[in-house]
Amino acid sequence: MTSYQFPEDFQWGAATAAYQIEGATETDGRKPSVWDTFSATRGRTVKGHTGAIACDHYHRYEDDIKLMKELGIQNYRFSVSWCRIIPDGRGKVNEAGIDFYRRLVDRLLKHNITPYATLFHWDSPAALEQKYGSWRSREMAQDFADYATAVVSRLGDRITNWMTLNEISCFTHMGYAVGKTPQHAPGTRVKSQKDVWQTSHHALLAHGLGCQAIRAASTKAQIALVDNFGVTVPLTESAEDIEAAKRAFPYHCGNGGMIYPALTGAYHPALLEQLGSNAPDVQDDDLKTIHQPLDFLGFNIYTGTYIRAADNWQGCEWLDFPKAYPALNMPWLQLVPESLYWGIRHVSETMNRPDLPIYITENGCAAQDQVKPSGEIIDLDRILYLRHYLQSVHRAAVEHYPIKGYFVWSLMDNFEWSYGYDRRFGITYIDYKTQQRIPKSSYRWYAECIRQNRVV
Ligand code: GCO
Repeated sequence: MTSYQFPEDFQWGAATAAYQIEGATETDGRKPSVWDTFSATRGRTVKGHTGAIACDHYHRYEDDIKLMKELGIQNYRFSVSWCRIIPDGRGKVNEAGIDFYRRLVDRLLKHNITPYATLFHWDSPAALEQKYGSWRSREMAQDFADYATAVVSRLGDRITNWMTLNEISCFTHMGYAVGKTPQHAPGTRVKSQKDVWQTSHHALLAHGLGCQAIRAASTKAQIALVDNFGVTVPLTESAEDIEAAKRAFPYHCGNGGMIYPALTGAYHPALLEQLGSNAPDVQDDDLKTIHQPLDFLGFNIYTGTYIRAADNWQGCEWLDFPKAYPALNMPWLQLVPESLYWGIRHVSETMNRPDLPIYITENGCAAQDQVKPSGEIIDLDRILYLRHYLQSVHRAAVEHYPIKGYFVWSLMDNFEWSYGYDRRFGITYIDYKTQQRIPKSSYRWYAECIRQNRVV
C-alpha cells in the first residue's frame, strides 16, 4: 500500500502574481501601479529593486508554460494587472492589456492547464493613489468592481475560476500604518488604527462588489476570495488546547475583521470590543454586500502560531518560538506544517463554514539557493518544508475536510515585494542576468508528487 495518496480528483498547481513576474511595466499601454512608484522610491525595497523587468514573463510566457507542462500541473494561478487593463484606474479599457492575458490563457488551455485568475494582487493603478489615496477611499471599491467587469466580460469565455483580492491584510494593514513607514505600497502613514481598519473595510467592500460584478459578467464563474488569515495551532491536541486555539482565532492577525466578515457576514464581536473606537465605520448594507456566496476559498499559508489553554480572561495563551526554532529564509517563516491542517479545520469548525471548498492557493518558502558547479540547485530545505506541509494537506483530506487542491508558491523565483530579488521562493531558479530558468530539485520532487498523486 502506498501512503499519503490523494483522492483522484485532487488538483495540483503552481502560483505567481503579475507584478512579481511580468516586467514590461511600460509596454502596450500599461501605466504605473503603486508598486512601481513605491519600489522606485529610495529606501523602500532591498537594494532599490523594482519589478521593471522581474522574470520578463510578459515576453517569455510561452517558455514558462513549457515549464508548467513539464512539471505536470493541471492548474495555474496568476494575477491580472489592473494597470494594464485600465491604466488610469477608471475609465478607458486598454485592449492591448487584455490581449496579453488572452494569449496567455489560450496557450495554457492548449496545454490543458486550467487558469485561475486573481483580479487583484496588490498592483493598483498609481492614478487612483493620486486621485483619492487608493484604499483610504470608498471609491476604490466601485472602481475595482468596474475593473472586474471589464476583465470578466472580455475573458469570461475562457476563464472560469476567478479570485477577487489576494490577502487583504497585506495591502491594507501593511500598506498603511500609524507612527511608522509601512513596508508595502502605497506606504502611507495614517493618523489612527481606525484609518487602517477603514482601508481593509473598503477592500472587503471591493471584494463584495467584485463578486457581484463577476457573476453579472459570467454565468459560469467560480468565485473565491484569497486570504492568508492567521492560524492558531493548538500546542497539544487536548480538548483544552483545541478550544484555546479556537478562542484565540478571531483575535489573531485581525482575522475577526477580515476573513470573518467575508465568510460570516459580521465583524467578530470579540475583535470589535478590542478595537473600540478604532473599529471602522460600516454603512448600512455593507456587511450584506461583503458577505457574498463563494464557490471556494483560496487559503495562502506559510506559518502559524502555537496556542495553549490558559487561566486568563481569554482562556488562551500565545506562545513565542524558542530561539533555535526551525525557520526558512524570511524573518516570519517558521516551519509550522500543522498550520495548514488547522487553518482548514478553523474554516469548517471555528467559522462554521464546513460547506466551503478550499484550495491552498499559496504555500512555499524562501531558501538560500546556491547554484552548484554542476549547474544544479539542490534545495533540500524547500523539499523538507513542502513535504511536511503537503502531509498536512493530506491529513485534512483524510479527515474529510473539503480540501480540493494545492498551488505551490511559486513556479519560479520572483520579485519578493520589499525584499526585491533577495529572497527566492521558486521551485525554478531564475538567473536574473540571463533570464535563464533552471528547475531546482524541488521542481523534480514536486513533479513526482503530481505524477504519483501523493506526497513522496
Ligand atoms: C502572498 C504574496 C506573495 C509572496 C509570498 C511570499 O500572496 O503572500 O502574495 O506574493 O511572494 O507570500 O512572501
